[in-house]
Amino acid sequence: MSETAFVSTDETRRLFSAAMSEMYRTEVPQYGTLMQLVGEVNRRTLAADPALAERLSRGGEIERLSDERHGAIRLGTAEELATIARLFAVMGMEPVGYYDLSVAGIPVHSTAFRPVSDAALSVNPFRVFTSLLRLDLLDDAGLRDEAAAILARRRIFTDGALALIERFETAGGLTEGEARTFVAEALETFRWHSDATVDEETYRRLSKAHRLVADVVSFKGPHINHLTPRTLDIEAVQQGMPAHGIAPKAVIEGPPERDCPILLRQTSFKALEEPVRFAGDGARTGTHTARFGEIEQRGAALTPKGRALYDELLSDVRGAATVGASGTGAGDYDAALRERFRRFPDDWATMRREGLAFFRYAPTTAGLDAAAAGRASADLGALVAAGHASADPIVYEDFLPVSAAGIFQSNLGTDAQSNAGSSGNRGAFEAALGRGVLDETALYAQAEARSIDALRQALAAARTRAA
Ligand code: OOG
Ligand code: NI
Repeated sequence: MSETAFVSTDETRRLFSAAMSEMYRTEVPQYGTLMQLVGEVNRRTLAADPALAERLSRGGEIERLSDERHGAIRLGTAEELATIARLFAVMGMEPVGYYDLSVAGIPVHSTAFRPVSDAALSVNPFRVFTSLLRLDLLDDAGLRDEAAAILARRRIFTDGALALIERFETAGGLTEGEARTFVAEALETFRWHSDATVDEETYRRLSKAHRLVADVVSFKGPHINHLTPRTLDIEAVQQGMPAHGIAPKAVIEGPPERDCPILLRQTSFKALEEPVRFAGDGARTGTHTARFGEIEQRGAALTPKGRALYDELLSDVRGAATVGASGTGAGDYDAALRERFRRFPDDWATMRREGLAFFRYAPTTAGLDAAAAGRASADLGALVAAGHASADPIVYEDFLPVSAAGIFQSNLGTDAQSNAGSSGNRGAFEAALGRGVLDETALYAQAEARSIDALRQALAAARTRAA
């Protein structure tokens, strides 16, 4: 009897990420243009900076770079969120982090589904920023009930996708054929539908409450609203966008340009105006702006101490300079950002010594030789100082709430920054999800600790072999 061979969840995710990219390229041609631009900039950056190329190659990041992307969707109900968690689990993706966007006046809260182990991340780090609409933040109780009733009627998953999720859960995996069918079925949930499920009058009322409410409630499914490639030089891509006929938002979100990149810098181009057909008599047509493009540059994951410093400096900047709806004040904002962030050390050695970022350690050849000769220190700092261990920053795999708010705003048609609003409700989000979200800081701390264990074991083994 032959055993059923299951494909790995990493392979299913890789297939899905490629299929999604293919679909989005057809739906939003500018995405293809941006991918090309990012590819060129990345090649140029690596050629000009051999040290960067070497560091990324050590961390397994070069191979994953051209396939690396994240997408975003917005869901309407608790049931949709709980089911999407099961769908992403088939691809080895788990919910990491809680993002409260209500602080910026956006009626959603979110998590990021992504792979979490070192090995899975290096196969394909595909992530999906997933938001859940918070109807509780709408003032109009009548509209709230109406929206909830509309959402309760829709089915965003195909029967085929649901059947294969169940099959995965009961059998413990999918065969290759099943995985391919699953990818095709799952893709349907993310597809754009130009037929609205509501009539024009309802669409207008939802839109008036918040444009995001109309985007979530009026359609058959949670269309993927952007797909973001990772660049190694976001300034170069931002500058290159207009020449390719793409208009970027006014400011790059996140930290300023630095020698040692931290966290995440992001910029996006404006949402497309797409034709839609409303339901109801007369089938009127109109337009809806939902889908846009974004690029990002990823840097080092910060420790709680580093993150606190980042948050403090960013909130200082936002207190001092505000960007207006049409991008006014963007120059002042950039200048204030650069100025305030001088307080954040910009060399890896200092950032490591001061405990601002997470690092991955590995023995060097010199380190193994020294260990064999009984000359390797037991102290981590001393090992690095002696060149006996390498210390590479761990890449930040997550998102930033203030940046995400800026991306939401920009794609709702304004560059205006907003700082005030209501508060989050993590308990309600996790109840809807049916589980807790993972703590991103703990994941980075574990990755660092694992690398230190492996380093110590490798040095001890070298010593034993020599003895
Ligand atoms: C998600 C916006 C957030 C990011 O990269 O921070 C985001 C959305 O517009 O649905 O994708
Ligand atoms: Ni994004």
